[in-house]
Amino acid sequence: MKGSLSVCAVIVFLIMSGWLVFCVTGKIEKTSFVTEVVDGDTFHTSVGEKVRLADIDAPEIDEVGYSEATDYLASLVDAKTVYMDVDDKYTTDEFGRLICVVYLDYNETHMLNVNKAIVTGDYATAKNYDNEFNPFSWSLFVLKNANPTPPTSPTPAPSPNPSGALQPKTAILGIAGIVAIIVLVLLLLFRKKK
Ligand SMILES: [Ca+2]
Ligand SMILES: [Ca+2]
Repeated sequence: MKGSLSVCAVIVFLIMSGWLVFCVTGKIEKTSFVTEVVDGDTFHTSVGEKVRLADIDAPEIDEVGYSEATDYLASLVDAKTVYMDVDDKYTTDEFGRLICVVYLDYNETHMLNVNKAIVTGDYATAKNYDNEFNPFSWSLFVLKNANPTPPTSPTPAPSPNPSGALQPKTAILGIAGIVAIIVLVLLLLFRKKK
């Protein structure tokens, strides 16, 4: 029985590890509609939020490149729905702006990391400020979920080898339910053997 309990403990540990990985990939915490782009790293949403793109620094109004950066961010997100990963560490900055990595729906399988796009386009520089994010680990495109179904019609290939995965929280809850059922069944089986 002791051996069975050890096996059970190992199984529970492995399942919980998997659960933690799924938690990490559940990045989207907020969905908003962009109403005004302020500059290359800041915008406002329809519900009055001020959003500051995390870990990037775009030119201020009196600096070279301000208009270009502002126009580029506007071309990406203005009057569009955006999906945001809010900083788990501080949530907002000293001006009350939400610190976020912002994603756009790109195609059936991928989302575009807007923060990374601004840096890749050379409209802002990446700066690793104190928050949950690391701009040097970002990829331009991320999977919408870990196991996307292949598109039936040709869609633009976003990048040769996109890394990172976004997992909707509903899927995570579903997985948690399955995990709970498996653990329960295992416990019942071991108890019957005893
Ligand atoms: Ca977050
Ligand atoms: Ca950071």
